[in-house]
Formats: sequence, structure tokens, C-alpha cells
Amino acid sequence: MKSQIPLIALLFAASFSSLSAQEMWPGDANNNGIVNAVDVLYIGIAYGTNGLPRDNATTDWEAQPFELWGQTFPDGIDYGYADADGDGQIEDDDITSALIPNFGLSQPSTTADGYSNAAPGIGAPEVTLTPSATLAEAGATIDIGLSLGNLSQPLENFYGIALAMSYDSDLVELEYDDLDNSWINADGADVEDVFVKDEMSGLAELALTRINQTTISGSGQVAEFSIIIEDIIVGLTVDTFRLRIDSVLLIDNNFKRIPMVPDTATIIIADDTTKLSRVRQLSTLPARLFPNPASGQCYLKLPHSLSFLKLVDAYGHVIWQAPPTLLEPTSAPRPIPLQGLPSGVYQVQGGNSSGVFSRNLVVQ
Ligand SMILES: [Ca+2]
Ligand SMILES: [Ca+2]
Repeated sequence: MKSQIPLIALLFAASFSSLSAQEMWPGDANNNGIVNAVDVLYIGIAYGTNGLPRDNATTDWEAQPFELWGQTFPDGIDYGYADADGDGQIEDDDITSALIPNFGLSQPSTTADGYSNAAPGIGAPEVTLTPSATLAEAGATIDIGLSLGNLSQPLENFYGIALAMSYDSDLVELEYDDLDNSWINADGADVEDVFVKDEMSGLAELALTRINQTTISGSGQVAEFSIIIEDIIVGLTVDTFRLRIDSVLLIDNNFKRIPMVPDTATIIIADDTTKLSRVRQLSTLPARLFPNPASGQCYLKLPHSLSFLKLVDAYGHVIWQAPPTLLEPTSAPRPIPLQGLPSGVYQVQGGNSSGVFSRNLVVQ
């Protein structure tokens, strides 16, 4: 019986505190228990609004009593939750001095953020990741453009977007490049952007929001990521990097959620592209080599454009590389010079962004 007394006191204290005061946690603008990119959208919607400052306000991650502002988001959340620094105004400081320092922090109990992904093929607008190359050697830097909508399906009434992403952080260094000007601020409006990554978990979030309560329509690139491929891929000669948008939340200025189709960027990384031929699932290009065996010269028949074409000896040494003119798409056989080569088994290797091939060639 003794143990029941503290339990009752605890329950009483808990219910008393929830009845007597509203509490907010700095940065958790939608009061769902966690600080993330979605909270930036709430600050964007309420941006510029004034209300009651908090007494003894701090941006530390702790519950703080506050008085309701009386103005609410469409889901009923009071604007006072968005005043992360407690100065009585929703503005940039709420992002820089509270939301970003507290990003990722949570309470034991959280509720869903209402991300709104659409399935492909149902006509929803798309968020697209476009890498500058899909096949790269270690050490390279590749840009990955982030686009919203496209020319055939522009976005109507853009106000803000939050993205939760995952990536292979053991393979690359991921950076975010803000585009000062894109279609989402083509009218000169200000845009707040927040990018946060966690290299340990390989999770990253991005929020972009207008802050003047008006929308804009359009399509195209709005941001750019760059990845720097690490030099060492231990124990592997080829690997696959993916940057995947797991969750997307696109809103208009009334916080109407517009479902979007997410995307994944895939880049094949090799410490040496000549070794790509050893990966069976990539050998998809229908290349034909003739004559074989050959002497003096042989031909490759493959209509696709190529990003590389080379002749490799049995030790993996590159004997010959095709000049750019030989990489263009053609229905004609591409000549491969073999003059002066010792007899033996060689490999003809080539590839483009959609695949690679490797064919054994016997030189007589
Ligand atoms: Ca939140
Ligand atoms: Ca504030």
C-alpha cells in the first residue's frame, strides 16, 4: 500500500500541470514532440506575426509555460508554439537561435508530422533528383539537382516544402547548395531554407518556405546537393550510392497538403571504372564484338551513346581509350585498333549512365 501514495501524487501532479498551463518546447512549432523540417513550415506560415512574449523565455530544450496567442494554424495548433525564442514575434531568430540548435531533439512521446507522399502514376506532381553523372570514380564530385514539378506539370500555389531523406553516408560527403534565385522566389519574395544532416545515421532533412503568406506557381530546380565520393571503399571495387527522398510535405499558404511523388538518385561508384565489368547485374548493354578472334582491328556494334569505351589487357591495364567522336551514338560499327598487340585475351569495356558491358576478345 505504501507504494501507491507516490503514484497517486505523480498522477495528480501530471494532470494538474497539463490543466494549469500551456507548455511549449522551443523549436517544436507544431507541438508534435520533435523538432524537424516540418516545424520550419509552421514558422514560415506564421512568419511576421506578433503575440505575447514568454516570461523568462529560453531556447533550451525544456518545457516552458506560455499563454496562447489565440491565432491558430488550420490544424488548431496555436501560433505561440512557433515563437521558439519567446520574444513575441515569429521571425528568422526562431529558426537560427532555437530550431536549428534543437533540431532532431524530441520528447518521449511524439505524433506524426503528416508527410504527404503520392504514389507514382496517379498524376501527382513530382519532386525530382537529377545527378550530373550516374557513374563515377572515387574522388569525384557530383551535383544532384532538386526540382519541383516539371514543364508539363508545374506546381500550383507553392508556399513551402519539407523533405526527409536518407543517403549512404559511408560513401560520400553530402553538402547542400542554396540557390539564391529560383522559381520559388522569382517574384523577389524571401525564402527561408534549413538543411540538416546526420552523417552517423545517413539521414538529412531540408525545408524551403516562403514567409510572406503568398504563393507562387512554377516548376524546375530549387536547390542543389553535391556529393564528394570518398577515396576509399574498403573491400569493394564498385558500390551504389543512393540519395532517397523518404518523405515529402508540400503545402500552400493555407497549409493545404499537396501530395507529391518522391524520387531516388542512384550513382554507381567504382574505384576504377574498368572494374565495373565484373559486376554482372550492370552488364546490360547489348554490345556485339566482331570478328573475334581478331588481328589488326575489330569492331564494336552498339548503337547507344557511351561515356567510355576502352580496351583492357589481362592484367587490367588500359591499352586504348576511345576518343570522344567514337562515343557518340551510331548505327555503324566502331573500329577498335589492335595493331601491334601481343596475342592473348583482352577485354573491350564500355558503358553509359544506363549500364556497362564487357566482352572478352582474343587477339591473334
Ligand atoms: Ca515538430
Ligand atoms: Ca520569436
